[in-house]
Formats: sequence, C-alpha cells, structure tokens
Amino acid sequence: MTTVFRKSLLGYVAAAALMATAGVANAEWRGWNIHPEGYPNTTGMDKFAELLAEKTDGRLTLTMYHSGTLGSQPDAIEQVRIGALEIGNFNLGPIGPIAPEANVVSLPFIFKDMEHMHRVLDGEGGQLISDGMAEKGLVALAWYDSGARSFYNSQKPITEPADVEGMKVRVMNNDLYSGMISALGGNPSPMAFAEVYQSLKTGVVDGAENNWPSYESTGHFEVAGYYSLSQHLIIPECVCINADVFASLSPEDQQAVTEAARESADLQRQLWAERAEASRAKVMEAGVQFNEIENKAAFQEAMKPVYDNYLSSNPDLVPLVELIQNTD
Ligand code: BDP
Repeated sequence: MTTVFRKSLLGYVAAAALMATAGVANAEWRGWNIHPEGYPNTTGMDKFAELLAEKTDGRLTLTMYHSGTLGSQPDAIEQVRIGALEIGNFNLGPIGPIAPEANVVSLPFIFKDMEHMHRVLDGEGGQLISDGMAEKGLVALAWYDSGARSFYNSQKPITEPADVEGMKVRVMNNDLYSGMISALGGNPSPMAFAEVYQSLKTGVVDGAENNWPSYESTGHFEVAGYYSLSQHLIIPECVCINADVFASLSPEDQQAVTEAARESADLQRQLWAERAEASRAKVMEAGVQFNEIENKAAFQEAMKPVYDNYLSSNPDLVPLVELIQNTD
C-alpha cells in the first residue's frame, strides 16, 4: 500500500467515523403528495418543509411536489423505499401490500371512529405498524387524518349490500379492497386516483369510495352524484421518509425532522376537520343525493369473509388485529 493511498484511506475512515457520529449535515430532499393546493395534506406538507428548514437552520430542505406530479401513489411509495425520492405523504392503503402490519388498517370497519384510530396509532398498535413499515424502508414520522371512506356512484343510493351487486367500483391498489367489493357482489376495479374522474364520467366504472374532501376536490361529485355514508374504511396517512436517509441523520436532526412532521400533523388534523365540513357542505349545495346507512352491520357482516380470508393466510397478524379491536 503506498503512503498516499494509506493516507486517503485513513481520511476516508475518519470521515466515515465522523459521519456515523455526527450524521449527514446538509441535504436537499424531494417530497411527493397527491393532493392539490389548499387540501389539508398539501398545506400540512408545506408546513413540514417550512419547519424542517427552520429547525435545522436551513441545512435540511424539502421541495414538495404536489398534485401527484411525480407519479402515481404505488410508484411514489416504491421511489421513497429505494431512495429515489426522500419523502412522501402516503395513505396506508397502498402501503399495505408491501408492509403486512400496515395492512390491518385496511380491514373494513376495523376502527370504530377517528378517535379510536388515533388511540391505536398513539399506542403499541401504531408502534407495531411503524416497525413493520420501517423494515420495508419507510419510516413513518407522523400520522395525518383522512376521515372515513364511503361509497359513491352515478346510479342510485346504496342502502344495503345488495345495492352494490353488479356495480363496477374503483378501489385503490390493494387486494383487500378488491375482496371487499367482491364480497358485496360488485366488480372491483383497482385504478390510480388520477384516472377515476374520467372513468366515472365515461362509465368505465359506476362508483368509487372516498372521504368528503377527496370526493369534492377531485370533482367526482360532478359525475357520481349519489353519496352513501357507509364509512367502511378509516385509513390513516403517514409522513414517510426513506429509512436509510433517516438513519444517516444525527440523533439531533432525526429529532428535528420528527418534530417538524408531528407539528405539521397537528395542523393537518385541524385543517382536516374543517375541510371535511366544508367539502360536505359544498357537494350538498351542488345537489349531491346523500343518504345515511341505517344498517351498517349488514355491510360489516357481508365483508366479514375479507377478514377471515386475510387472517387465515396471515395468522401472525391476529394479535395486532385483536390489539386494535380491544383498544377502547
Ligand atoms: C385519498 C387519499 C389518497 C389516495 C386517494 C385514492 O388521501 O392518498 O390516493 O384517496 O382514493 O383519500 O386513491
């Protein structure tokens, strides 16, 4: 080994040792978000970027790309996992097929309401879910709200499971959702969010399911005017960071990033509650035919095979499901 080489090798070792203790000091990150300007998640992620720069004196910066301009959600999840993008605001629905623990939130009616979901996420259940995601390369820094998803369509009010029979219903990419529609006798159609408006308009699908803000922001209410309050899914969303990028940070910066994400979540949740009301009022004003569903238990019963099939092929997830069900 020549002296020069040895010197540079020593230099490299010293630099690596320094990095391991001090962490990466400067970085410019790129973030993905599917929603448009003014949506609670968009404002939340912009706040996250602002707080991140503030808390690290501008050493860590984030440029957010909203409205899904960097691609579909399943693609973006992959990009963050491999580190082509550093940050994403993801719904746990399309993360489920990758991280089994995260998939339990996609079992229909698993959460009683939003408060129940919050209690689960703030406890051991949330820890198990984030551990499962971290193993797959996604660190969940904070949880955002996404309300409850209900069915809407262009044909008729849905009041009982039989009303879904024969309907073509768009779902997010996750076999659990396809199973859920099949269990009701409908035809599931997994499709990217950006394609749903046109598909509803042209009759490629008859219906879809989502919360009030997304039903409104996408204009789906203009082409699928029956909204039936099934509230069959309450799915949390995450502010996620690539696991290696997170691991490369100093403990202080990890804390700053986490705090920035959590503070942005406080804002997002507050804006979410306001927007859910405002979106509901807006679509009602526009003439949407809305109905409550008296017998939700009938839907729960009809969707039960989804649970049974899922848990019999994933018996190791039974304790987590029970933990959620037994959380008051
Ligand atoms: C919205 C979620 C978004 C999903 C979308 C969908 O916030 O992440 O992509 O639903 O249905 O509520 O695809």
